[in-house]
Amino acid sequence: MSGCTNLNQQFTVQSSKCQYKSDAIIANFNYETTLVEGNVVRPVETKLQFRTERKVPKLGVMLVGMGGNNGCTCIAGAIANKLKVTWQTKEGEKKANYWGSVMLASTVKLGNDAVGNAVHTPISNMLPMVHPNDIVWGGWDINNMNLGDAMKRAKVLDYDLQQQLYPHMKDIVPLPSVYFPDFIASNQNERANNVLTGTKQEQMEQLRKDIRDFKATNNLDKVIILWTANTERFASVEEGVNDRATSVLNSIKRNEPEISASTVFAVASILEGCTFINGSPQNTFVPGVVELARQQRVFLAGDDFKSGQTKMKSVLVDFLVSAGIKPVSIVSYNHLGNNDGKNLSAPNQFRSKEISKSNVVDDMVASNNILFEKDEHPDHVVVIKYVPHVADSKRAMDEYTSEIFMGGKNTIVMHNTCEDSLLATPLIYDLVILGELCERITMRKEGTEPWEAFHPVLSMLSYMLKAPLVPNGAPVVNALFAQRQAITNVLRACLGLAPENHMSLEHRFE
Ligand code: NAI
Ligand code: DG6
Repeated sequence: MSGCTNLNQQFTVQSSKCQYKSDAIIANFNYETTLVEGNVVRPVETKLQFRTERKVPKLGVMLVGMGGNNGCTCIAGAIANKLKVTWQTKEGEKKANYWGSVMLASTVKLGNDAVGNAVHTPISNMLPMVHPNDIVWGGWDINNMNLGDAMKRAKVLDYDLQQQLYPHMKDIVPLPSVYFPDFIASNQNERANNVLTGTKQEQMEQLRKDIRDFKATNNLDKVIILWTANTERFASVEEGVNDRATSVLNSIKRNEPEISASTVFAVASILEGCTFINGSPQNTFVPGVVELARQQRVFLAGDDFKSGQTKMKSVLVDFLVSAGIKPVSIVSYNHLGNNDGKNLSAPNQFRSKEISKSNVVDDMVASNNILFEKDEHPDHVVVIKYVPHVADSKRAMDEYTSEIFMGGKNTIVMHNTCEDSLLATPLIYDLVILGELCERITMRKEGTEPWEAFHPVLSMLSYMLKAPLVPNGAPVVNALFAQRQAITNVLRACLGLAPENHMSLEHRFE
């Protein structure tokens, strides 16, 4: 017996802590934390209320880089699911699914049934959420290829699936985009045949118009913008250029060279009141952009999709360190042959990726001063090579060497082969679903007014991102299961349910 059942249909919480109003779910929640001051430890209880708007909006998502491997695979995947497409492969028939999406294909433990079996429910069942089948997709690309041909160029999806989707994709054409050649690799030049002209200010105004037109034409309640375009080099952060909200706005006005295309998109998005998510590693969110988002109360989330190698790393190192094992060397090689790999073969773009891939174990290392001295870190090396032949099928090889009991050494080696875009695309759905939901959740201390939204730097989305952007002064959490638990426990809190604690005391005493 598995001791586990599933609840797939909608449920209601019957509790004085959870009221279902016509427009919102209001939940009372006792937030219990532990304050440590010197060697004194105090439990702290704060009575909170969460309010979740129940109406799921008609959502549009605009992808920057929609003709790329992730962009077109994302839109193809949503169409295939909406149309319930099946296709033939040499292994037999396959059906469209959303596997790899934590919000669409994973479950959470809701509670126990009367005999003590765990009851799981899809995460998507916890609160009213947008579904990608209902999203209106649009966006920009510096390359004008229609998405049917872009899907063929990407060589990600099976041939029969491409054939079936082509008629639904061929008329989707990206809007012209902002192209500042200095920020991406020069080997991308030949792709840039669909670009806006004019000053940075004029281009930003055009993006704002594109967003407004997309919203009006499709009769949308809201729009989210997500960068899945090429990795840019880091912008240098300079006083008077991008350090403050006003300086970024002025820099765009005066055509300042150090303002990147992704920053122009982020600013346009903020000024249109749209959440902006950065799926690449560069520092789009220079301090001035963060300040602007705070002023305008618009959400930002980033940076860099956390798809395969880094996800494993943020699980494995968490396991090692929490098992009392000391990782001393982590060496990660990848090679890939898609356009992302081509762009990353240039040193400045590689450097952006190297930075975002390198900081992902810091919190776990810092958590254990039995194993690590202050400021001591494992050696950590990241190598990426461009090998055109393997196309989107990325190879990731990792070697983890650890010190174990009594001077022993333990070496773990991993080899992962997978279409990169099939790992990244479900993260796009997750980022959008969760980002949109966060726009409908507000919180307040019981008895106080008004309701408060999440901080504009939306760290709740960290699970899907390699280098999570967090509010100034907040700790960065990279450990994957801690990030996941933050999501599931916030969803529970919105229903007035206690966090899942895995204590299972009902099974541990007679
Ligand atoms: P890709 O190179 O296939 O697609 C990028 C697209 O962006 C291209 O179509 C290109 O023409 C377009 N583009 C470049 N600059 C643009 C601009 N200024 N405006 C609009 N479009 C522009 O790359 P892919 O594989 O789709 O990856 C996209 C991004 O996601 C990359 O930055 C990559 O590093 C990042 N990423 C990808 C992951 C994956 O597993 N596939 C995981 C983590 C991050
Ligand atoms: C080479 O590393 C290409 C990159 O874009 C990665 O595929 C991407 O950043 C995914 O990295 P990870 O570490 O999350 O698998």
